[in-house]
Amino acid sequence: DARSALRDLQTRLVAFQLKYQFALDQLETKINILREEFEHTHEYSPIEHVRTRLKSMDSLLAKIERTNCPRDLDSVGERIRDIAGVRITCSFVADAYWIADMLTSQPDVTVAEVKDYIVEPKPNGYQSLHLIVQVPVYLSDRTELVYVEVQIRTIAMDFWASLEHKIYYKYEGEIPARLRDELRQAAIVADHLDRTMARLHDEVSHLDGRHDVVRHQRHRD
Ligand code: 0O2
Repeated sequence: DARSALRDLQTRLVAFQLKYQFALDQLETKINILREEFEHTHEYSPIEHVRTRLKSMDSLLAKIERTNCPRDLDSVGERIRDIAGVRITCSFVADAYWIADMLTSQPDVTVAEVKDYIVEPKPNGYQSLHLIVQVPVYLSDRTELVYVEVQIRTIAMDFWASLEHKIYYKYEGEIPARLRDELRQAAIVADHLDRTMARLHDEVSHLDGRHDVVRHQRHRD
């Protein structure tokens, strides 16, 4: 009857959301292991902060609508790939690529898409390295491959993106031209800061040598 059909739908929806939570838990553990290992062995970690989020039901429904996605869970799972999101912030631009390499070289992490807005920033100035990865979630009776969006960026890029995001929502996507220009300028300043910090860091690293050696070894592997 109608009530049991609704209960069945609710069970499927909760199971659907849960698998994204499991995928996030798994990636978060992977990232924390990298971070702790680095802190332990090198007294330094390229990973500054990690945040995870599940897309809210409201914004998932809005995206289904906006993208004209077929209304079944299989299509939603295949087409909407940012239901689970991880954001990693790091100090230096090189660290973003380094973290991406370390994560994606793990055998159970499959890369589905890469959008490099660091090499090619968005017209508004947005910079970030986006990966869509798939990780296996081991359930009681099956294994599911689940998409997770990983955003990796520097503290400066993150600072910019957080404010731009707030302004964007405040103006419901119609940011006045003057603010848009100032945001674009601020993105250039953030980029300049990233470059200066990297140069200073490289200069000083030569004095103690240690971090650089670790970094170059990883790149060669
Ligand atoms: P929220 O609230 O952070 O989840 P799609 O996600 O497929 O609709 P697209 O353009 O294919 O869109 O994906 P893309 O470019 O990889 O961007 C997805 C996410 O990146 C966004 O998610 C934002 O988190 C972030 N992002 C992309 N562009 C911008 C930008 O110009 N400014 C800021 N501040 N963030 C950006 P959501 O769902 O839009 O937002």
